Amino acid sequence: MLQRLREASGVPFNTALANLYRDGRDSVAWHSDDEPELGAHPVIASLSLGATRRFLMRRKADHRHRRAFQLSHGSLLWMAGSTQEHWQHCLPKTARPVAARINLTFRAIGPYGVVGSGTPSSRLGLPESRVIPAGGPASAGVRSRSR
Ligand SMILES: O=C(O)CCC(=O)C(=O)O
Ligand SMILES: [Mn+2]
Repeated sequence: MLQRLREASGVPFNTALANLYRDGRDSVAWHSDDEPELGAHPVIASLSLGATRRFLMRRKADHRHRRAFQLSHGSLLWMAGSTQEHWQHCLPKTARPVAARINLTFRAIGPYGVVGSGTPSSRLGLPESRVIPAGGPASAGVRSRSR
């Protein structure tokens, strides 16, 4: 999986973090993936497995400015460029009965250049971030990135 992602994206992902959400009571609070070891413009590829959950993003400068995504089984959420600098994200609790969900976030830890700084445009209206459905990048119009 890591190897396929590296080849398809050109990003030298070298780490995967796993989260298990047992049901709707498990959640992740607002945060940015902006740890120093991820570098200035981290690229994060987040694979969802299992139950569909709602994923929210909000602008740091204006918390009313929000985006919501349904992360379904097999989808890949791509966050790059200045996403972590300007946005926070969370996975809220839900009262709906939901089955378990596993999330794997692939990250590139260490210096690897400016591969993350992409063109600030997206048909989702969220610069440099998008959800790639289980069908693959072709259906979402995602370009692979190169240095
Ligand atoms: O489960 C998710 O989709 C988000 C997880 C997340 O934000 C993280 O691990 O940093
Ligand atoms: Mn995160």
